[in-house]
Amino acid sequence: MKVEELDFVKNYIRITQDAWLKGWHERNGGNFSYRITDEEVKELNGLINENSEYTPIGVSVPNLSNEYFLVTGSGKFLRNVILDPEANIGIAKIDEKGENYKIVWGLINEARPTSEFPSHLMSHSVKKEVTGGKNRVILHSHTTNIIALTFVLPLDSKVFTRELWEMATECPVVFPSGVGIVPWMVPGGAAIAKETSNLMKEFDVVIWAHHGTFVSGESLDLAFGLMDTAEKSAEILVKVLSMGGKRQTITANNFRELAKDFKVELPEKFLY
Ligand code: 2HA
Ligand code: ZN
Repeated sequence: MKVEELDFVKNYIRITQDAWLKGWHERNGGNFSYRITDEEVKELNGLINENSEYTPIGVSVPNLSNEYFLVTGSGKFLRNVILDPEANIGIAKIDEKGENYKIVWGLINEARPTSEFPSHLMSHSVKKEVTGGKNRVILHSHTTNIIALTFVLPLDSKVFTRELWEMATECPVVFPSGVGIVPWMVPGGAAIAKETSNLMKEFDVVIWAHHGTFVSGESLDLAFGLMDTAEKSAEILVKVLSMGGKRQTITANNFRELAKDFKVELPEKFLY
């Protein structure tokens, strides 16, 4: 058995390929991470090398100590993951303190985890805490239509949430807590990681203005589905705006009726 043949790795590769085919991952754009379950870590027994050196993460995530993550490589093209997994993705283990990581599989030839590893790990840390360990996935994609909207709509969570909800009836059911917005920031460091993870306390979708989208989910399928749903909604909005704007829409009261029937809680702050 090879690591590439384990179900969770095959699933990660499939999702990566699907995201590439969506057009969200030009060149080395975007990066994914998956917090491996204890059962899956057992399957890695004998297939990984624990003797590598630790490297500082750059942020502190104590509640992720000793966890294993499957993660995209820095500078790696998501398009190439399916062609050569060992060169383009890897498994990183976090140390006792939650301050360093080491590569135990993949990312061969001195490759490193994504430059957004601090944002991924701080978001994982928050999500592990607020979901009682349920959420295991963080995806970052360069979602074309969401990015386009960040040049046109006010960079305000209330506006983005409401506009995206209105573009497809299922949206408020798929992301009932809404979407958070990070204003333009330099990517790749601790500052944007902190800002993103703060918003992850409330939201499963966090938009980086003029850059892309971060989502969190319980599984790779659910996180991918969330990215796809939000981005499709943004695509509809771009089309609607291009046709001169809305002539009719779903109203605040329509959303309240939907919430009742679908048993979701929609915060009133979005139903202005
Ligand atoms: O991996 O997407 O945000 C390249 C990026 C940085
Ligand atoms: Zn990016």
